[in-house]
Amino acid sequence: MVTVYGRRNSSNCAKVFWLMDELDQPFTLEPAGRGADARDPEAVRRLSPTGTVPVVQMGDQVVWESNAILRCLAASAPASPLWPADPAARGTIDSWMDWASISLTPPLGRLRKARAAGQTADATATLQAFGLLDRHLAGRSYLVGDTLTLADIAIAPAVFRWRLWEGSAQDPLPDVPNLLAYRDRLRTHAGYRQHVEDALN
Ligand SMILES: N[C@@H](CCC(=O)N[C@@H](CS)C(=O)NCC(=O)O)C(=O)O
Repeated sequence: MVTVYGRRNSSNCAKVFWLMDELDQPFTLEPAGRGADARDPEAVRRLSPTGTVPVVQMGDQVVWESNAILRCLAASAPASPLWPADPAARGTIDSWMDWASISLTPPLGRLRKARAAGQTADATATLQAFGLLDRHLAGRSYLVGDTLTLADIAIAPAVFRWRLWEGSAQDPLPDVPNLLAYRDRLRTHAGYRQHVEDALN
């Protein structure tokens, strides 16, 4: 049995919860992280050097970093188009997962924090990343290939948070029709609606 340490309102945990649903994999949730009613508040710090959630325990093995967790869980499950066996297809999916972790999520996170604190913040890096994403999505239904993959699950919380701009007076709303169509496509997946849209709202 897999144990997931995390909280429902965490964007990085949401990816794991959605994937577990897609894989139809049961798991035990140990509430952990900021504001969670943890049975053992030190457990995550003992298990992971970062002390962040999510953390997954599978037998004696512990995996941390949400994207590494996604890959490990998908590889442990029966073959699935979410994480195809072909190394090149996996490489392309990985490219988007790494890009999202390095170039999209950090500037977006800094921007959200600044906005929450009532500070103005430079949105350039975030808008550039969303612009890149919008251009890539032209004529595409999903990030890689024609069906949902780990790349879409990994990027979904950031795409959901695009609404940061909707109704915001701070920045002019950029024209990102492909990104908005993609977000609507993600909405057709029950896991996105439950674990991303509802849980992170
Ligand atoms: N790069 C890490 C980031 C993990 C992270 O920052 N997690 C946040 C929640 S989204 C966290 O642990 N925040 C502190 C807390 O909840 O105690 C990952 O992808 O797993």
